[in-house]
This record gives sequence, C-alpha cells and structure tokens, in this order.
Amino acid sequence: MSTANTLAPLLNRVMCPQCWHKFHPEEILWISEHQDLFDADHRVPNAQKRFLPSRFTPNAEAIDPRGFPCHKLACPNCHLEIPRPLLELQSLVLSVLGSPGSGKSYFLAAMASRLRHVLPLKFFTTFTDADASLNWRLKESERQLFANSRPDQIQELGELIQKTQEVGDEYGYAAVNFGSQSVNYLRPYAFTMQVQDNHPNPKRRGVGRAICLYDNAGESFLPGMDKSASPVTRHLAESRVLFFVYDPLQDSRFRGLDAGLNAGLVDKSHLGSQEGVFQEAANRIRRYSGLSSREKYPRPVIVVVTKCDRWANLVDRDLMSRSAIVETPKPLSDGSSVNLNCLDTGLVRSTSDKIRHLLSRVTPEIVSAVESFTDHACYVPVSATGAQTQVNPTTGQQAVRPGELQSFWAEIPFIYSLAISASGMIPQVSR
Ligand SMILES: Nc1nc2c(ncn2[C@@H]2O[C@H](COP(=O)(O)OP(=O)(O)OP(=O)(O)O)[C@@H](O)[C@H]2O)c(=O)[nH]1
Ligand SMILES: [Mg+2]
Ligand SMILES: [Zn+2]
Repeated sequence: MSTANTLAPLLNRVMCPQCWHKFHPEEILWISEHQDLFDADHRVPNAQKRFLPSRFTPNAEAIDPRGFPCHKLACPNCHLEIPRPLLELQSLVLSVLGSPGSGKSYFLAAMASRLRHVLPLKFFTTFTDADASLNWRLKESERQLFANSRPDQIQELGELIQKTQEVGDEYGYAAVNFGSQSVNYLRPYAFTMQVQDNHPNPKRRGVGRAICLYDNAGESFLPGMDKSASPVTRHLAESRVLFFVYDPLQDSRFRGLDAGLNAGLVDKSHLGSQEGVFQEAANRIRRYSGLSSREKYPRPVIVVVTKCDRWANLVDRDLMSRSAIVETPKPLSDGSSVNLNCLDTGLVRSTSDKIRHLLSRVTPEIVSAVESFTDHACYVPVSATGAQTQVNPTTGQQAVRPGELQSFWAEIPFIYSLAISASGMIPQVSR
C-alpha cells in the first residue's frame, strides 16, 4: 500500500510551512514511535527517526522499523513535523511583519481568540488548532490575555505577553542539520478552517483552508538580519496577504499630536524607522519571489494600525463603537433568501480612508512606502487590549486588569482578507 492512498483525499502538491520545500504527498516521511529510534534522525536532533514507510496497519498508519504504528508526518527536506491538515486542505499563508514592540504578538493573540469565537458563531465556520504543540505559544498568550487566572489584578502588558525571541525559543524555532550546516527555521501557528455542513448556502459547505501564520521577533525584519542559516522571514514570499503592523505610538510626530499618547511609551526610534522595516520586507519579497523593482506586488497589504485604544479619537470619536460584521438578507441560489452575517466592506474601506488621511498628514512616508509597493493597501485600526490600559505610576509601563481586556477589530484584517479573496468563505456587503 502506498502512502498516497492511505491519506486520501490529499492535495497533489504539498508545501512545507517551515522550509518551503514543495513535494508530492507520496514523498512524505513518517515519524517513528519506538523509543529505540529516538535521537536517530540525521536532520533533527533529539527527535524520533523519520522514515519512508513500506508497511502500513489496516488503519493506514505507517509501521516504523521496530514494528510500531506511527501517527505523525514530516517534511522530506527539513524533517520537521507537518500537521496532517496541511496535506488535505489548500493552505493559506499569512505573514505578520512590523518593528520590535509594534504589537505583533498582541495582535495575533487577540485575532486568534476572536476568530475562534466569531467564525463558528457568525460564519458557520470552524477555526481550530491544526496542531496543539505548534500553537502552544499562541494559546498561552491568548490565555494570559483573555482567560487570566488573576483577572482582577493589575498586571503589566509586557509581562502578559513577553517580547518574541529571535532564537532559542524551543517552541518558536527548530534547528535542522544539513550536513555540517545548521539551519534555524521559524515554526508557524497552524489552524484548520472549514465551513460547516449547516451553512445555509450549500455551495459553501465543506470549503476549507489550512491557515499558517508567523510571529517573528521584530528584530528579524531589520536590515541585515536575513541570513541563509536563519531564513525566519521567508514566509513573506509565500504569503497571500501581508499584515504590516504599524504602531503610531512609536513615532514622535504622532505622539506630539496628543499629550495623552506619551504616557508609558518606550521610544523605539533607535531601532530604525517603521517604514524602513516595511521597505526591508518589501525588498526581501522582491528578492525571494523574483519580483522586479518596476513591478507592483499583486496581493493585498493590510496595514494593521495598532493600539488604536490610544489614538482612535484623533480620527473619529465613535470609531471604537462601530461594528464591521452586520446581519444582512442574502439571496440563495434556489431563489429564497436568508439573513447572513456579512463583513461590511464599505465601513472597512471608509475607515481605511480616514486612517490613510491621518497617516498621510503625520507620517506620509508610511503611506508612500506601502503604496509604492502595492495597489491593494487597506488601513485597519486594531486594538488588542481595548480601552482599558493604564500606566503604572511606579514603572511607567502600561498595565491592565486582564479581566477588562476586550479587543477591538482584531479579527477584521483576517476576515477582510477572506472576504475580498475568491474563497467565498466570508460574504460581504457594502452599506
Ligand atoms: N495600548 C495598547 N498597547 C498595546 C497593544 N498591543 C500591544 N501593546 C503594547 O505594546 C507592547 C509590545 O507588544 P508586542 O505584541 O509584544 O509587540 P511585538 O511586535 O510582538 O514585539 P517583538 O516581539 O519585540 O517584535 C506590549 O507589551 C504592550 O505594552 C494595544 O492594542 N493597545
Ligand atoms: Mg512579539
Ligand atoms: Zn520542510
């Protein structure tokens, strides 16, 4: 029995979400289970041996060389584990980029937590971890923010989610040996997303995607940090949508607009400008994907303008009371109609215009950096924390009672990307 017919239905081509090797599903390796085969792999240290199977159980599980049935799969190139949904569902890679401290990890935690809630409740779509160990760091961040064991105690934001490390975090990265060369790969967060069978529109039922998201340390986006031995930002080239996390509070011109914006914020300008981070990412995308400097990037760039709990008033006093997901009657193919939740893309775009106007006035180089790269830019305000942060007078750091955290629009960049894509998973309306 071959591997190909043990896992049907499989995609024709699979892409490793770590080393980006593309391969046929029959090339996939299995991860042995017998303890004698521990630390016997020439690529991945301290791991079970990977092997190409020749024997299978009646349940279509490979049998390892010591006769044990196996369950996990690995990439034929880097030997790192690949969650099974990535072999079965079309994958969607999304990159998050931004300077150190801009709020990437907060945004991802708030976004994942909202999507787990909003997609099943409003869009008849499941959103679940494709692999618990890959998503461990993210789940831990979500738990710290939205299911904290001391919800009433004031805690500093920098403690709830710590800065993302550039190396060394055993959950975030994996070292692989290619002969004498060791390569450090960034591990993705992986989700399975599938339209449920109770979706009112039969055409949408069963549509699914495997989602891979990446959370780098901001330092990895600084110029000169792109190394062959640590290709941790290579996901940028495979990404369908870029989320550029822009933090207005790191820019002194922005902070000059409102005295309230200064409290408790650490000046990060010595780390380089945020448009410099974007330019560097754009250069890497051009280099990895062979896009010439005259060509424009054909995919969307969502500028996630974070921490809007601190600056929303500069745009619109009611900004944070608006909801972009609305219930609307939609016609079905059989002539009947049904009330469905839709993304109000009209509201998202008009909000984007207002924020673009503010950025063009205060930090015009951000707008020109993004718009000289793509014709598909959208500026979305997000707050991972909601309006409840305060500044600890002794340390000068932002602090919060975790029980009061309530994110704003954290799921909208993702939902908007799906709504404007051809997947048909998220219906849209423009009011
Ligand atoms: N007010 C407010 N502060 C935020 C928000 N999101 C993040 N912050 C603050 O920004 C700090 C940095 O956020 P992180 O998510 O860790 O930033 P990062 O981009 O992941 O940074 P690196 O891991 O260093 O690249 C946090 O410790 C918070 O103090 C937000 O929505 N509102
Ligand atoms: Mg981080
Ligand atoms: Zn690989």
